[in-house]
Amino acid sequence: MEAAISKQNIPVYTTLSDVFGSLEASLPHAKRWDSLAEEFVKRFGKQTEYIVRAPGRVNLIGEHIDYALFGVLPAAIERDILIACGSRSAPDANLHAPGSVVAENLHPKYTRQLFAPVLRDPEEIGEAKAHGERWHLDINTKELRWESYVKAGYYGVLNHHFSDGEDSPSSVNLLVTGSVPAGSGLSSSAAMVVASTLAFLAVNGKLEGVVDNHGILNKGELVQLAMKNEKRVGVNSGGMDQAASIMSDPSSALYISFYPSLSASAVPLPSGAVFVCANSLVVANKASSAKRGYNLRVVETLVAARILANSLGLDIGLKEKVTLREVVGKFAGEKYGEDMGPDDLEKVLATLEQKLDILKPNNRPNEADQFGVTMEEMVEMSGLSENIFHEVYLSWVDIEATHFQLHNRARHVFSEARRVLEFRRACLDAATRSGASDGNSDSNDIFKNLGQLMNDSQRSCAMDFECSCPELDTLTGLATRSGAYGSRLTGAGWGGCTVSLVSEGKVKDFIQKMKESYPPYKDLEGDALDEVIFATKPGRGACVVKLE
Ligand code: NG1
Ligand code: MG
Repeated sequence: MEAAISKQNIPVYTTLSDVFGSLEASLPHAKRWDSLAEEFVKRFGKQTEYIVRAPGRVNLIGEHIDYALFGVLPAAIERDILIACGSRSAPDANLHAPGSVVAENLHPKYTRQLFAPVLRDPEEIGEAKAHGERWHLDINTKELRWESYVKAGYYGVLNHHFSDGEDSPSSVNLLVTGSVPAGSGLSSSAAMVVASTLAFLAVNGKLEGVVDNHGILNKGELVQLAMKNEKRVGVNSGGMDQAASIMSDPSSALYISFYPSLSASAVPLPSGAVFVCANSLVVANKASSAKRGYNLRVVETLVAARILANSLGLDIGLKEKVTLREVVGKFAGEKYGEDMGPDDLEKVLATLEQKLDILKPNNRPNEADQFGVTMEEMVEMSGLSENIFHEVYLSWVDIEATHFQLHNRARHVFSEARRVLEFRRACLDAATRSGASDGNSDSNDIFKNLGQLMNDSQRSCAMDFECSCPELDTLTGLATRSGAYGSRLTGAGWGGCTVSLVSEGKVKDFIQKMKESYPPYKDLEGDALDEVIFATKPGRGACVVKLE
């Protein structure tokens, strides 16, 4: 039997033609890799030792529920980040510190960066020591800077592999190129962090297992490392993007669940189903407003989980940041055990959705949907003292809100988690049926069913989770009017891309209609149009090429 996806090794190739075979790539890909390698020689005066690749992803359904530990359903896309890298044997005068890095980007907008990590003295690191973090790199989390993602990937490698301070990390040259549009909800950030993590592991000869220390690093271990790394940029994200970028396979989408531990399984998509990404062209800037929105949602869903747990009589540690999925697990644990299957989970979710009224303020039940609860009310409802509440839920984020939408956020999480399970089941059923006999005869019904779930997801994101924006609402509306079965925002929202389900034969017509109806697309043609609206099919996950 094939190993579980998370236990599979990261693919390491030794020639570019092997990679192209595996990517089923056509010439344009080969050109990109070749010109990256050539440019590396021009800039650094020696051949690149490795090229690593990590793709972006599109999330088909399951938004803002990964950090509540519910399962999600993304797929990697073809667009990716490539990093060429090698060790720098003769550090220049300014960069003699061990592990110093020269990072360049083919895109002229992203300027050359030089940085070096600092090894802290064990006695002086205090707080950091508690987390075992001897190495430090300054990461600017206040503004969005391209090198922050490179540093984030490096951080974990340093602290996992060089934490005793005895070995020195190599000095590194690296050159980055990317085709995932930034801030578009297609997870350029995770692709950067995954690629950077892999690049630093590779150059330092550390592709061996992070945890069990034998064999090549496996995909699950790399997901854990990349997740931890990406948090260093200041967004308290879940693990969907890193898992999709690392574990995807072209045959199918990926159902990724995070509870009781990270696992992934393939979900074949019905034949003839095409997912089209359309960029709203509103950039979701994670360094400012969107980041505050994101972290605020993390806090709201965590506090909702505690209040719900209290009302169900569950025993939660005073400082435990229990998630909604854990509450469901604890609630249903006795009956179903930790590994509750998807069908049982759907039932329990439906039961618990009936109990969410507890999250509305006692004295203003009718206003709750509009205004949410105040800080004072929220602290009181949590049953914690103000100090402990602050320490557990607020000390690690920058929150400016005065009102908190606990009820609506939790309602979104529960209904979205159920939609993911329904979507998954519909795809698996369709695969079984088409394997059994009559092929596409019922594909229209399946598409309608999946499309409806996507539309419901969009409505819930817009109304209950408030992570849409006027342009995304417009674009999803135009998509359903242009022939899509369903359309929703993908990624964190507040801008970025939508994903729409379109049947294979209608894709061209759909894109043409979208071009005519979404004003920012009107004047775009050719490559410029392909850049903002394009069909995707599931792509391969991250890999490393070790060049001779
Ligand atoms: P985007 O905005 O596409 O990077 C973010 C989170 C995901 C997930 C989605 C919402 C990061 C790195 N990723 O994705 O973990 O929570 O939002 O479903 O922030
Ligand atoms: Mg991101």
